[in-house]
Amino acid sequence: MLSTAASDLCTQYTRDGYVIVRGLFPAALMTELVRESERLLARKDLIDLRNLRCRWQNHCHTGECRFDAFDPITDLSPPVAKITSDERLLEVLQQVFGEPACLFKDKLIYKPPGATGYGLHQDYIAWPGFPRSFLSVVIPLETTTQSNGCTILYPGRHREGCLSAADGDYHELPLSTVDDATAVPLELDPGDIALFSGFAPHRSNNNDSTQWRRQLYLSYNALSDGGEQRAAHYREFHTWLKKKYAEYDRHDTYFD
Ligand SMILES: O=C(O)CCC(=O)C(=O)O
Repeated sequence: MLSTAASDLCTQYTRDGYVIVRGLFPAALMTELVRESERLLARKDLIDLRNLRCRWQNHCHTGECRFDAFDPITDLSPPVAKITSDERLLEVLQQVFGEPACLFKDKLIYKPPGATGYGLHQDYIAWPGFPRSFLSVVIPLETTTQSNGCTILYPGRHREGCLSAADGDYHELPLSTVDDATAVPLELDPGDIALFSGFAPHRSNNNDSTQWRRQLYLSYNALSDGGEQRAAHYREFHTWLKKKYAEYDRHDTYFD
């Protein structure tokens, strides 16, 4: 059930670059996703520095490089694949886009205790054809707070488009780009979701708690903005990642 009127969702999203919808998913579904995240973490056959599916983040104090995320995730997990086309979620996306949504990218970030936060950035990457309608849906598997490293957004700044060089590379933005007094931490409970634009600058703190901070990040584009392009995106992403690894003399990467 949407607690915010549909037209308000679109207005808020257009104005602020994000919306929060509370209590969208029932507790039983969230419990199933937590169990699923634990099952996937036991897939030691997949968690490998050479596997392009895995993302890594250093421990904020020891510097140890640790597993952080699966990207993609839906091809490993029927329950996660199912939630990407959950009717309640598609309805929110329809209200925000004013048209149907297509899944573009899907990841599960574990953010274990001690994980370093993410620097300020935008998710939009200036690759030819990258959809400007790109948005991400955050689905927390536990309560997210500033102390466990929730995502932090800066409302309204998405309207300025790309805030870094539009050269197809990932760029961290200087913190001076944003006014921290305007920061909105996405403090969510399981069952809540937040959607934010690919142009919304965001960052997160270290996970200073003793618990995981697991979140699904499901990204979509509007149907009229390139249609279904998930498979093409991952082909392009893997080519780009392989090139990046090669710059660090890593030529043994694969995708599994
Ligand atoms: O999970 C986080 O702390 C932030 C992740 C993020 O910003 C991203 O994946 O783009």
